[in-house]
Parts: sequence; structure tokens; C-alpha cells
Amino acid sequence: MQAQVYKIHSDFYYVKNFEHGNFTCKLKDTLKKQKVDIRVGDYVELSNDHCFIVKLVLRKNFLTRPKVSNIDLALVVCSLKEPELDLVQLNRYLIYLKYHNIDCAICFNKEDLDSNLSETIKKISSIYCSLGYDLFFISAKNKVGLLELLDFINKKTIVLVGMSGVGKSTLLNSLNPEINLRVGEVSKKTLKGSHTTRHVEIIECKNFRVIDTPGFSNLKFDFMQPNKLAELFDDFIPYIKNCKYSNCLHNVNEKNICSLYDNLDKIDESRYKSYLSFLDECLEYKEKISKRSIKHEDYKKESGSNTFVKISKRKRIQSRNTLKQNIKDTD
Ligand SMILES: Nc1nc2c(ncn2[C@@H]2O[C@H](COP(=O)(O)OP(=O)(O)O)[C@@H](O)[C@H]2O)c(=O)[nH]1
Ligand SMILES: [Mg+2]
Ligand SMILES: [Zn+2]
Repeated sequence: MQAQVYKIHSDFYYVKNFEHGNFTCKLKDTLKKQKVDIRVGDYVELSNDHCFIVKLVLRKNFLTRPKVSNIDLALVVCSLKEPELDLVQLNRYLIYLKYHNIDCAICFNKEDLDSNLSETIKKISSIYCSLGYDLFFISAKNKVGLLELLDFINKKTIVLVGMSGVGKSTLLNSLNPEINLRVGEVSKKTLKGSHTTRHVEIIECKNFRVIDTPGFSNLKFDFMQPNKLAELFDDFIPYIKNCKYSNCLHNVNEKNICSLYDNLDKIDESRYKSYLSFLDECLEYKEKISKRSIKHEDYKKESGSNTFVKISKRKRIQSRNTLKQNIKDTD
């Protein structure tokens, strides 16, 4: 029987089959040995007694941070005020989700706090409409703009993405009053909300399902090669095609040979600023990887025509002399 994982707690997997109901399972030893990493959202095959997960079904998509899978739509939530709208942070989520092949729509929340709303809408739309995102200007608290949103997420499994304090829990409560998630008050001092979602879980709502997750803070591009980044910015594509070199990083070092850099006046400032900031993280990652591969070489020892792999220092058994030495040192 197939079921979907809706919650994971220590070693227990809470799964659901639409006909047969809910079961609590453990992972079969063979899967544990293969280090199969089950996530919330995964479809799995159960043993006959429904006590064990015996197989993972191929995923439609997945994220590693947070660990979720099979997402139809990510609703990226930001607030216009308290905390102040942060377009770099918004782009961070959008690019991250694009990299993982997950469709996104954007909710701009707390419209009630923006005294200059029509200007804001104009500015935001000019950047994000042409990128193909569906935009929703809402007030989760006052239940403004929610009907349209409810219609849009109909029958979908969604995930809410956004910094803490922007109103994700409030939005879920307003969309679906029965679920009653804890809402954290924004701290008066920092204007940042407290994090109240502690585990990943699929919540069944009236006409949609939501994966509630705490795991989208501290998201960094520390997993990607720098030359792959620009391709994820749809607004850069027409220009980067014309750069002189295919490994162009489209920054100041490539002046005059970079078509994007030479056309920066046609790109939104916050988009390019976001790119440079993520690029730094990718470059850091690349450097880390290259250092790691140099270290790898250290572990090889050549003797004549043979290459031996040296045991890493940490795993080598200490000689009795060094042991004695260490004991003396700590005395
Ligand atoms: N003024 C206003 N405040 C809101 C709105 N939505 C949420 N809030 C407040 O923002 C704070 C953080 O909301 P919460 O839902 O906990 O944010 P989360 O951390 O993203 O889940 C709470 O004090 C909410 O009452 C809104 O539309 N307008
Ligand atoms: Mg919350
Ligand atoms: Zn370039």
C-alpha cells in the first residue's frame, strides 16, 4: 500500500493513505542501511502489516533545507512593513526555489500598514509581473485579498516560505480558521517575529494542503557553482547569452566583455544586487570545494609507480609516544 509521509518525529514516520487512514511506521532496516532519507511529502510503500516503510516512491521535486518533497506550489510570503520589505531576501527564496524546480507565487502581506500602497504595488509589479510570478497583495490579519488566493491554491500542496514575522502563520489561520497555528507577536524592539513553527508537517486544509515548516531561515547559496547562478535569473537571460565567455560571472571584472554588465541600466537594481550577493556565496562555496580537493590529494602517497591512500590523521592510531606526550601536556 502506498501512503504519504505527513510528519516525522525522531524515528517515527506518520503516514496517510486516503482510503485506509493514518499509520505510524518505522523505516525498514534495509532502507536505513542504504541511508534513504525520507522527507515530509514523500510517497512511500508500506509493509503488509503497515508498520514499516519499505520503499520510497520517485519524487516530483524536493528541498533539502527544509526537508520536504512533492510540492505543487511555494507561496513566498513577505511583508510590506514590520519587517520592512526586503527584495534581496525575496529574490533569495525565488532563486532557491527555481533551482529546485518548484513553482512560486508571491504574497505581499500587511498591506494595511503601507500608507503608500498603490506606489508599492506599481513598483513591485514592474519587477515581478514580467518574470511571470502571480502576485497577491494581502492583509492576512484583516483578511483582505484572501479569496483570490484561496482560489489560486485550490487542490494544491503548498509550502509557505518567508522570514519569520512576515505573517505566515496568521495567513494560514485566516485561510483556514480551524487549524489555529500559533502566531508569534512581532517583538516591539526588533520588529522581528519569534519562530513558532518547530517541526515540518503537512496540514490538511479545506481545499488545499500545506506543509508547515520552520526551515527557511538562514538560506544560503553554499551548494552551487558560481557560473550556474545567473541562468536562474530570467531577466538576465537575454543579456547573458551575448557575453563573450560562457563562464562569465557578469560582475565588474568582466566589464566590456559582459553583455549583462554593459546593460545594467535595463535590469532592476535590487535584482542585480541580489545576484552579486548570492554570487559571493557561490564563490565561497567553490573555494571551499577546491580546498577540499587539494586536501584530498594529501591523502595520497606515491611510491614508484604505485599510489597508496594514506589513512587520515584523525583515524590513524596514535603512537604510544604521542599518547604519553599528550598525557604529560594535560597534566
Ligand atoms: N498589521 C498586520 N499585522 C499582521 C498581518 N499579518 C500578520 N501580522 C502580525 O505579524 C506578526 C507575525 O505574524 P506570524 O503569523 O506569527 O508570522 P510568521 O513568523 O511568518 O508565522 C503577528 O503579530 C501578526 O499579528 C497583517 O496583515 N497586518
Ligand atoms: Mg509562524
Ligand atoms: Zn556576462
